[in-house]
Amino acid sequence: MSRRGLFITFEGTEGSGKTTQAELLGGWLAKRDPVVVREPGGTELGEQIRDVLLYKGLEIDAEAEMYLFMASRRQLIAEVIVPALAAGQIVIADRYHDSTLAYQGGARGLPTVWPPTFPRPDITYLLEGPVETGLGRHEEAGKNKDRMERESIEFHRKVAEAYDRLAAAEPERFVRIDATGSRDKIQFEVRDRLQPLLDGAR
Ligand code: Z5A
Repeated sequence: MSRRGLFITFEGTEGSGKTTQAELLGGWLAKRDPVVVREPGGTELGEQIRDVLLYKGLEIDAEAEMYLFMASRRQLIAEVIVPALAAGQIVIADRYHDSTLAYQGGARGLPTVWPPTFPRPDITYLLEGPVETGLGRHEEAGKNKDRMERESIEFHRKVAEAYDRLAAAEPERFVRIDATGSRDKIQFEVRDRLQPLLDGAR
């Protein structure tokens, strides 16, 4: 698969600030016309899968859940990510395959793989902090809990532990950031760590 663009992903537990940071980064890079996507979703099929996974109140088998997240991702890869990278664009993804490795692999205990047709990110920001802080932010903001957010605190801790292992295994791709800092401080660090890749992509 030939690629010329830059692929940036944000990962972390609930309410760690991924969406906030992905959007701030998209704004900072606006002159380069970045593509900002979120998972699950980002395509017509993906948004329907998102609805099924999070909001329909369905009982979903753990493995079926994993394939649904991955089906949404594959559609996003085919429709948006690969064409954008091939055109030399910057793609910023709010969650990507590491979410499946952490949630379905780490917390649900399923065997997981990285499909060879899923592009690897050039850089992955892992926003880390106490899971209680992120869940508390959602409560403060009055967000209705989706199917995944209703999981126990132990579940969310297992997700955090899985992210920790993923980042330790690939230190050249992951950038670990303290998610308890201010929005501006985190964004400063995000940009600072991205600059060498941007210089290289000129
Ligand atoms: N999931 C999965 O299981 N497997 C997969 O493969 C994939 C996903 C792709 C998606 O739900 C759920 O699906 C998710 C993982 C699972 N569930 N869980 N649990 P989603 O897309 O609705 O939710 P999310 O991806 O977890 O994002 P989020 O919970 O909305 O949080 P966030 O994007 O990390 O944070 P935020 O929206 O930027 O900020 C949350 C609040 O905190 C908000 O009020 C902000 O204004 C505030 N905030 C942000 N930054 C700060 C700082 N620095 N200080 C103070 N307050 C802040």
